[in-house]
Amino acid sequence: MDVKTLIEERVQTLFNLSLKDCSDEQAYVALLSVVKELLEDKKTIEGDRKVYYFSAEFLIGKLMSNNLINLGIRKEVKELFEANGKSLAEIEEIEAEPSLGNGGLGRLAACFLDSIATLDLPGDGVGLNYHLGLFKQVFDHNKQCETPNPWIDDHSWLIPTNKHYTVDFKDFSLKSELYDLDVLGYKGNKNKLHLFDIVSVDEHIVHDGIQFDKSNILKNLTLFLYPDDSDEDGRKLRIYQQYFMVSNGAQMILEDIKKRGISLTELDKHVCIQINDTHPSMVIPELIRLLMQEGLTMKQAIDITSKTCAYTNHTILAEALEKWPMYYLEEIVPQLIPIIEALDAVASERCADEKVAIIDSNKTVHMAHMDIHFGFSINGVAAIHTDILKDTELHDFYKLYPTHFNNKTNGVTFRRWLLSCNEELTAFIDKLIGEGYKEDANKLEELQKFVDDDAVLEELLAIKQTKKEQLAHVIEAKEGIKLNPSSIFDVQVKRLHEYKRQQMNVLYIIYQYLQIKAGNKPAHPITCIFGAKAAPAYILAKDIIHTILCLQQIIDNDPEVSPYLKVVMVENYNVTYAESIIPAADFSEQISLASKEASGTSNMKFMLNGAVTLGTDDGANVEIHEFVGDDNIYIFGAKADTVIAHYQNGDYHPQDVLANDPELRKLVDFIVSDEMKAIGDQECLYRLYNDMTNKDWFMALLDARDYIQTKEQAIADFNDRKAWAKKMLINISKAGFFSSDRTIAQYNEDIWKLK
Ligand code: AZC
Repeated sequence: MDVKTLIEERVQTLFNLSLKDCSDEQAYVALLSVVKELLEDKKTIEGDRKVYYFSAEFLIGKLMSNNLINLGIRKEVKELFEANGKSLAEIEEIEAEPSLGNGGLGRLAACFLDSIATLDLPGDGVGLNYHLGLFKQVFDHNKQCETPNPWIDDHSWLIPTNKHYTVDFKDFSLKSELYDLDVLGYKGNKNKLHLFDIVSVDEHIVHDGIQFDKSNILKNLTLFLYPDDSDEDGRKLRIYQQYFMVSNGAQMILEDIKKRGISLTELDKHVCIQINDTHPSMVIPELIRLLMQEGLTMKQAIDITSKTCAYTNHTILAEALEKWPMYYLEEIVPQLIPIIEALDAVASERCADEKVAIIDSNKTVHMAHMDIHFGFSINGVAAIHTDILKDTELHDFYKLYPTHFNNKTNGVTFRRWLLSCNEELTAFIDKLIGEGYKEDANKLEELQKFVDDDAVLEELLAIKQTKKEQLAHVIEAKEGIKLNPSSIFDVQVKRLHEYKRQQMNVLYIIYQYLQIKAGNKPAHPITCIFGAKAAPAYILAKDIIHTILCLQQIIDNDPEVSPYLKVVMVENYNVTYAESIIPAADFSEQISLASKEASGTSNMKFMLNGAVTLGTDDGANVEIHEFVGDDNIYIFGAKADTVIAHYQNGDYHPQDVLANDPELRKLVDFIVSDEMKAIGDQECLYRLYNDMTNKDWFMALLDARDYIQTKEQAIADFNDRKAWAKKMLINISKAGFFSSDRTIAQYNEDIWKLK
């Protein structure tokens, strides 16, 4: 039966209505039920060897649109709904976005699952089923407040399985429940994302935003991703979560191997475990423990585990490389202690230097060190990042294991970040170069032949304009804020973190505001769009949000300024929001302090959608720069080696910069000006001001001047519409390398070696 009839019949059976007469909600429920069935019939990808991607986060976004694309039925379904007076886009809106991730790391995991299935490789995700997600961000009095983000309802994609495992902690055991999600590749075959849960989870213990008893593990274990770890109970809860995830995953893998009649001594030939950042690192001692329980000697178990596990590093920020006090582990998972001690002993035989120890002299366990000593591969996520790991951050490890280090520059799935979110651009590219690029993204290069084709350039600008108008509608509907779609859409969307330097963007906004007040209008009106969540306990990040929201209000209320400058920070930025923001962007803000952003992945999505990067020589910006050339990107600021030298010498002081640049001082001073204090919280504003003027750990003031000048240049250049369209086209044509299909092919070639 064709899919149109299936859907019509399903509406009839479920609601006794015709598609024309049913509500959008009913249409969604019927569509979901049909699509789930179609997925059920799809072939599971099989092979002798399989990868398991262990990750605390999977920021998968809504699934309907992508499943329709990968099933190859999106067009038909769209037509069917249109013929019945309905819009597929509006029906897709109804789906709740799973809140299973935080930022780039989680979204990368989601892109990877899509590409693994698309390349027909056997590979599943392993994670947790957080009922209330990270948190939902709401703004109140220009401040971020956190509320629960429930996303599981009667109409979710989760498939209950009958699988349960027991996970032992020191004082109690927990029975797990496994839910699966189907991950369908573009070729029509599927893998799974396994999300473990507890039977006894209780959402009712949450009160006053996202407060709950952090010691009530039986009820809280799968409530939230990244629970506040500013106190000891919070940190311990994270260990409970991490161990629960990896123990379940490891038990599931061993069960499968035994079922297949494979000897556990051959595990490494059939399984590869990719450890995504340090959150799943306890899988190493846990796997060793389970193998020993099955009768292997410790030496055998260590050897096999080391040949099975590979580790990906996503950051050089010390605070993000997890380390746990030994006594936490003793209180929670004492069964791992003898194993971790044995691993530490082996490691110190290989190298006695405390810098590479697993357990240091303060009795702290360094998770990344365990991954590096007892994994067979360690990779960074962009060329410059891997170089910094080798040369600086992990240099001592690199000397020990030079052949284990490798780079895998990140990528993004074009199915979601072009085909699904930008149908207009996709259709246009199809028309220009055919559909071959959907299988082989490098074919986007063929667009180069149109760089001097006026009609093509004009159409490209027209599509961008359409996407900007669409975004303006979305923002008006969601935030009640009207945007001017002929202004430049300048976008910075990412986690709120000082190293990403949203605060430097703030200085630009203040600069522009004061310029306009002084009678100097910008070369083109500009709308600065932000989307960002701050970790609940990250005070300074919240101060930055507060400052942005106050500026937004001041500018909105100033008729002298608002025709030329507008600021909008959208509430609860998530994947769904990104899907309308990214296609509409003119400028892509990638302004981290050089050396600090491991890769970045929104930079790739923006480029693919024809935005031009305004960025530092950091992360994947460096590779984007190499691909598009100097004329099609705006690079500014201190280089990574200069920054690293500043840290090593301790010779950066924001007061030195301010002493030489009174103009810049005025911008910083504005944060605590009367205008700001009239509407803002003085404590927050002064905290940010004092930090920026006395500490400025991520050197926003160092690069601010260059940043402002570069952005002014970009605004001026924007007015030459044809030259700008050329930049857009070149960016799109060079985006092929950043397909996660390429990244995954490289992981497979060098690390996983699946057939
Ligand atoms: C991010 C890095 O900050 C980003 O540079 C990189 O592109 C991404 O991982 C994927 O590799 N890290 C995180 O998102 N980390 C956490 C804990 O959220």
